[in-house]
Amino acid sequence: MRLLLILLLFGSCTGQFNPNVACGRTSIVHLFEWRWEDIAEECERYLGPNGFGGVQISPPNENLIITNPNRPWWERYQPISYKICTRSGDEDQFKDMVTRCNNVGVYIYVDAVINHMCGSGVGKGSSSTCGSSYSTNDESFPGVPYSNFDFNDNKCKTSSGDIENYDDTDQVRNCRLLSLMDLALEKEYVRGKITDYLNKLIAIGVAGFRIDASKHIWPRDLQAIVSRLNNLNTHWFPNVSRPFIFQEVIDLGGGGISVSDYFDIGRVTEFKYGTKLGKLIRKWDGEKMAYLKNWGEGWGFMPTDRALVFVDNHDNQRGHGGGGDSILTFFDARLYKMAVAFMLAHPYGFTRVMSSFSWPRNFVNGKDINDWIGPPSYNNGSIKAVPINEDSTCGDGWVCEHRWRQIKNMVIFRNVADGQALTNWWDNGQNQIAFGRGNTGFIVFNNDNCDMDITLNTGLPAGTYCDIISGQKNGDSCTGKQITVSSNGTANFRISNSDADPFVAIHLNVKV
Ligand code: QV4
Ligand code: CA
Repeated sequence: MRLLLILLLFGSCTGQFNPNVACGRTSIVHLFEWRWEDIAEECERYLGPNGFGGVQISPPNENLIITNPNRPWWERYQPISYKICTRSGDEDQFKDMVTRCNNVGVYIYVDAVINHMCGSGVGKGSSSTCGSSYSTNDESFPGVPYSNFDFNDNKCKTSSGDIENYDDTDQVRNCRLLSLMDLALEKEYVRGKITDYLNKLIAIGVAGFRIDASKHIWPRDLQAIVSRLNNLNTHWFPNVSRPFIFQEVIDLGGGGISVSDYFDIGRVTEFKYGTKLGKLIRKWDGEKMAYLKNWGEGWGFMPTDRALVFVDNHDNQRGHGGGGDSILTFFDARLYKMAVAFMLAHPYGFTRVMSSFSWPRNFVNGKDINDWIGPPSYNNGSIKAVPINEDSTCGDGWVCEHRWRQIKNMVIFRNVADGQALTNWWDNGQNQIAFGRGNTGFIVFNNDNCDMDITLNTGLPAGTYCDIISGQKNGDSCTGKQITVSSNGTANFRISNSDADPFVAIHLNVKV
């Protein structure tokens, strides 16, 4: 009985931190603005076979249609109702996606926008993705329904009604973020509408939620909502599995709100990760890769079992949200691949890979005036399908970083190394570093402006391995470099600073 109680307690407090990925899978990918049909295909043809654990999807609930500017990606962060009905697809398409992805062991994580509805200056109309009406004049959203009782106006003490000072916790949580209509999440009624929405998604079979703008939600309100969520659908998940919760809180140090305010509820986004890693790999501010030796908590990051980590996200890849100029993206492909490979090789945190659409950046006085541009789409506003080229890359403006050989192969590296400690660290005091993961994998970086020719202890069993960065294993041969590990575990690595990618990685599954 006592044991059962302990088990129950344990289960109830560890549940929402567990990403629920299928055994042997360790990363998710954000398929930003993809259509549900395309995600279903991608699960079956690519993500399942290549060991991806899941997909973070764009918000599936009805949103405001914005035409000035013309259909920006950020219209999806202005909810009108909780009907599953967006440019990505309708409810049937959503269900089909969840079923097909789950059936191949790739789970769906929903971006839940629950802090607010649309912008407060929008007015009255029904220009929304499912045609539901709204009026910000009398604060009414009949598609939910919400009325003027359900917003925070009375609690917010600023004269504009917007957040004016980020150091004032009350403002940050009670006032309007970016002027978006702020929901009163302490109200039973509002909590009920949100839990109904999330529980409906759980019944369909999703595995968890990204909680958008968590910093702007009182932790006790979020805790109340999370505790009312149902267990996951047992058609795909073990009995009493809790939905995975990861909360978007931008905490780069300083400010009144800390990521630790949210540790009891679920995991939290670690925004320091991408900012610092970008600086290191760009070698800004005198930073060097040798400093990565104590990466993780040693850098003042949150505990690894609370961290959701990423190199860039849909906001900071285009200058929104937090992170700053150091953030690496697909625009800096060579450095970006190093950053993502480092993240996937290193044991810290639960990893999310970004998969973007491209847009024509246009910096005017340091700001990209095209930061609003939405996904590849037709003149009528519908989002374009993601076409797959013969070489397995994507067309029509979809970048598909997750399909870049180096990134896809490192997702597999992480699966192979799962549970293994960081071992055999080596660095030259500058920007050449190497480390292993137990005796399962080894990675070497040369981010210095000179060539590297060195013999290192890899910890791997003797044999010939295919480098998964310059190529990969193809039957019994390698399409790129070969690395020979001798009987004492050492191997010679030659990496020129002019190599297409100045790093090498090998693991147990690419031995020939
Ligand atoms: C503008 C002015 C306001 C003015 C208002 C008048 O900026 O000062 O009062 O008009 O109506 C868009 C526009 C923004 C506009 C706002 C309201 O960019 O200019 O306000 O709409 O109409 C995304 C975009 C935002 C966008 C929002 C809603 O990034 O630009 O706002 O969607 O469409 C903080 C938070 C963090 C947040 C981050 C961006 O702590 O939580 O800012 N990140 C998440 C998401 C992000 C999303 C939101 C939160 C909001 O990752 O994508 O914002 O859901 O750091
Ligand atoms: Ca709020």
